[in-house]
Amino acid sequence: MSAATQIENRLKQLESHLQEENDVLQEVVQSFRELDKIAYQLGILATEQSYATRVSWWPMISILGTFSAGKSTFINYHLGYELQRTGNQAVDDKFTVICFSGDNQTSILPGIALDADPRFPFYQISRDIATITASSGQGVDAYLQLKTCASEQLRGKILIDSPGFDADSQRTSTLRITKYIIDLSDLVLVFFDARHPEPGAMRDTLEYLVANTMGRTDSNKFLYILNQMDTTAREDNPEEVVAAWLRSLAQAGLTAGRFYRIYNPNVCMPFQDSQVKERFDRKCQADMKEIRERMDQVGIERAYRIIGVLEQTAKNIEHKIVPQLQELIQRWKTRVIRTEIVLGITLAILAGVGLATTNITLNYNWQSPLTQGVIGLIIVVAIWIHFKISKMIANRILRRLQHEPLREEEREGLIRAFRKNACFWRILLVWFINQPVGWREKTRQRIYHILNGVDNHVQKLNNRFTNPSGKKTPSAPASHSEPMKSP
Ligand SMILES: Nc1nc2c(ncn2[C@@H]2O[C@H](COP(=O)(O)OP(=O)(O)OP(=O)(O)O)[C@@H](O)[C@H]2O)c(=O)[nH]1
Ligand SMILES: [Mg+2]
Repeated sequence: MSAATQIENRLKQLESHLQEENDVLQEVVQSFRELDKIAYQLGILATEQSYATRVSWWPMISILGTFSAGKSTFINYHLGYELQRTGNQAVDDKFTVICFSGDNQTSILPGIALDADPRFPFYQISRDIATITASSGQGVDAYLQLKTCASEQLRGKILIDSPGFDADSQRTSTLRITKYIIDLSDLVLVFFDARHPEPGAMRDTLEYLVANTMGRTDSNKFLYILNQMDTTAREDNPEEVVAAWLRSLAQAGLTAGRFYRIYNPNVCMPFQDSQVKERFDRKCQADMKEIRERMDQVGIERAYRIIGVLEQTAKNIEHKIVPQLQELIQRWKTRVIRTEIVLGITLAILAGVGLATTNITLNYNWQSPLTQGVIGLIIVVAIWIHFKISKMIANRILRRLQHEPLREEEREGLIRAFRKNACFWRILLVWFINQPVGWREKTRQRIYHILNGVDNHVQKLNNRFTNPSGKKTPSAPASHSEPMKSP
């Protein structure tokens, strides 16, 4: 399969998934395709590339934490599906990536499915896994699996359930993948177990999850959750459990951030005192609401962010890349002209001096084949010299580009586009070229058209996310009072 077909297939997959999930973003893919075409003509993108694959289409929410803290139970509850196995021993040994599928049938696919699918942030993760787990030599399937589920909660986002942190048995590779996932995630829910709030049980979790979040620029994406709060209701002083937890977090260096206390109403222990129950319920519901809002928000933010990337990319082409390219072409042209004029004058002077000193008189006879042959030869040699000079100057400009302070993608695009401009015909006519290949008034209009479309997309998203009619929306929170559905 050719590279161009591969990218076309990827975009089709992306569109078909978005068709089920968010049709506004499906239109955004169309706009990315339009931009791709412009970039192919300019040479900024190679045909096996697409701006659409440089965007991460689904926001990721990862659920991490100590083992048996109730991560999987929380996910099942949030989705309204009994999707993940739960239990009091360490249940999960893999990271499960959970994504939306309109199909009511839940499917479980091996990690390699994620690796090969550009719609997910794990596209080609096997390379990274091979690097980060170099010592263990296990493939992506040992660490990742993919599950699909029809829960409305999954529209526009991906959830990740993770194996719990178990003090000593944790494999280094799992820890490294955790770090990788944290970096990719838009929101990280860190679960702790109210049955074991003491530092010993949390040591590893704190070390890897909390202490490492210190000083991160994205530290507000972490939510710290003390789960199974119902189990503290029978304690003489339940507040002490929370205090001990907060102390442990503070000892790990975490004093600011969002801290929540919840329990799962489906599996909680019965409360003996109705007043205590009411107090616990109230706190739990308020915290659950906030957590769910943050989770919903992630999907909304990402949709706008993708449109932002589209707009930025379009503007970038018109206002940054094309002017840079014009500048490079201008520099190239000026240097070629200057060098050739200097060379021409030097040769003319040398020829004049030569003729004057040797007293040779030139006898022109334009009709003579000899004169014509000589002139023909001079033209061929002149063109050959012109090619040599143009190529040499173009190469010098390309070499300089390697050292310019540019982002790698930008540099690569500029180099490719400039090479496209230094083709045979353009070299031949370099004295007369002004615009880069593929840049015309029509192109400018196409970009203008894409930018107009951006406002349209934003408008549609606004309608979608502020839709008061209660119709099916990507961010509509599920009713948690409904009984759990089985897939
Ligand atoms: N009382 C009570 N039990 C809970 C709560 N949440 C989960 N559990 C129970 O705790 C046990 C562990 O829950 P899981 O959801 O499997 O925990 P996990 O964090 O996914 O565990 P691993 O995947 O093994 O790391 C299960 O028996 C759940 O029923 C809660 O809020 N209160
Ligand atoms: Mg689990």
